[in-house]
Amino acid sequence: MTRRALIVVGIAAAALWAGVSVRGRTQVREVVVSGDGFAFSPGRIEVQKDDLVQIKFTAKDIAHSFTIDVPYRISKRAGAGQSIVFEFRADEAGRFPFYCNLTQDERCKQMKGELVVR
Ligand SMILES: [Cu+2]
Repeated sequence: MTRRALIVVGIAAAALWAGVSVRGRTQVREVVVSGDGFAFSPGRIEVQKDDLVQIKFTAKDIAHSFTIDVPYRISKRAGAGQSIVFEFRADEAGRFPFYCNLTQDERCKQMKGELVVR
């Protein structure tokens, strides 16, 4: 392997480790989130403004949703034991609550997290 190829591989490995990949000129921020025991883990997601955020959301015990209101207007439901993957552009800075909006179990109302876009 040439020295240049080694450097490229090294950079790719570092990007993977940080959960970041690059598609074209866009930085893709990969975030793994689970809903389990009526809580999100992690409860706080931090990204940079204009990142393309790719969320892999897994509902471990029962069905849960990953919902953010304005400005992002995202509501994605994962069935029990299922994972879903979706993307959005974090084009507005600020702090935005995310929550589960399913009504099958009252305790879903306790599920709250925060998206921080810097
Ligand atoms: Cu829920």
